[in-house]
Amino acid sequence: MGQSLKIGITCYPSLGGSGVVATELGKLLAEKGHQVHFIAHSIPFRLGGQFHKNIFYHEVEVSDYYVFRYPPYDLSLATKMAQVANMQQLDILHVHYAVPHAVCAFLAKQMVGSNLKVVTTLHGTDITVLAQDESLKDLIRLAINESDAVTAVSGDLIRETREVLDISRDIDLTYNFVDKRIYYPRDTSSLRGDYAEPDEKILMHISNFRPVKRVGDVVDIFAKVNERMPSKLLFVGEGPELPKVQCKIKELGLEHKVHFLGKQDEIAQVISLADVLLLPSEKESFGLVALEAMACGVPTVGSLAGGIPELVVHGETGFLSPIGDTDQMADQVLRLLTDSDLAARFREACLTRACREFSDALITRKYEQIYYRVLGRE
Ligand code: GMT
Repeated sequence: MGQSLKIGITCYPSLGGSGVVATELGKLLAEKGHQVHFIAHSIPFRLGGQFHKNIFYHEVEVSDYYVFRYPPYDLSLATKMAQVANMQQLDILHVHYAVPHAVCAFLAKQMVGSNLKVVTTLHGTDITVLAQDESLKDLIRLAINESDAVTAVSGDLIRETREVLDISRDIDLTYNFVDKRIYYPRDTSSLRGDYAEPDEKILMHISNFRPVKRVGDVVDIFAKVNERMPSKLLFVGEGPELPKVQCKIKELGLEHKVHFLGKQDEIAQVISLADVLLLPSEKESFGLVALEAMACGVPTVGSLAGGIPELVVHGETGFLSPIGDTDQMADQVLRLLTDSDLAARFREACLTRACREFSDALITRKYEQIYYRVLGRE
């Protein structure tokens, strides 16, 4: 063990937690001396346009040959994976998200040969949404069964994968992680006044505003809290439900109480402004944003969906309620906002838990162990 590897990583480079986790993992592996080759249609945004030793980027170019009504990105990706694997003598192809990445990796392996090992990481909607689609189910099952190792970001996602796809193969549990050099409580004293009055608390929601995030519940919780405690709501991110949310806020006459910050890069800085993070999702295989908040000392009040209870310990690092129970969630937020001893205890518990259970070092080591295992180099 300890030998440096050549690892290809494919992810969605521009959106979502899966791309963030894949890119941060790649950066950490490169720091540990592995050679990391990102294969994607654009540079993963978390690489931040900086030079990173041991990191290479291979762009997938899609053929626009005139007979194609739809340019076949999947085939171009599979071909690129095979080319990079051959040219760079990759040991591992680590793909994040089953569709199409695990399927493309399967094709690439057919071209390259069995020396190339494929590790697939499932992140959530690839199983909880796409694998429910009968037209995709068999394809996803094939890609998962043919991977040399499969990992999932929560125990709940492992259970659901087995159930939805009716498979029994081993799936490694590898929780998501945060880089402690980036995610720690930031000093927000000079910023806070831009968003809230001194007597106001700050509630925050960060997401891609898709229907599964139940952003309407965020507004309901905030409206109930704000009736009893002066507060502000900060929304970070953008997505399809945003216009509806804006209408709802207007209807409730809460415009002057809500700030929309749009997409933000410096999440640790932004999150540190919050007293509570709200995550009332319908589906959430892990909830990376709750971990980012935890590492910054901010507790989460959210739903009991998916993998959230594996991350947020109810009554210690946050509070969890049945999906849609906004009355209970509002009461829980108020408990935290009105009891400063409780808030301080939760903050400490958040920092300890993030560091102990979800550290970058721990999870990176886990992925390395999986790589060495599939290569037979344990
Ligand atoms: O939450 C999203 O809609 C984005 C999605 C993605 O593919 O990036 O997030 C999924 O993967 C994240 C990283 O593993 C998890 O933290 C999210 O919980 C998961 N989203 C869902 O399960 C809805």
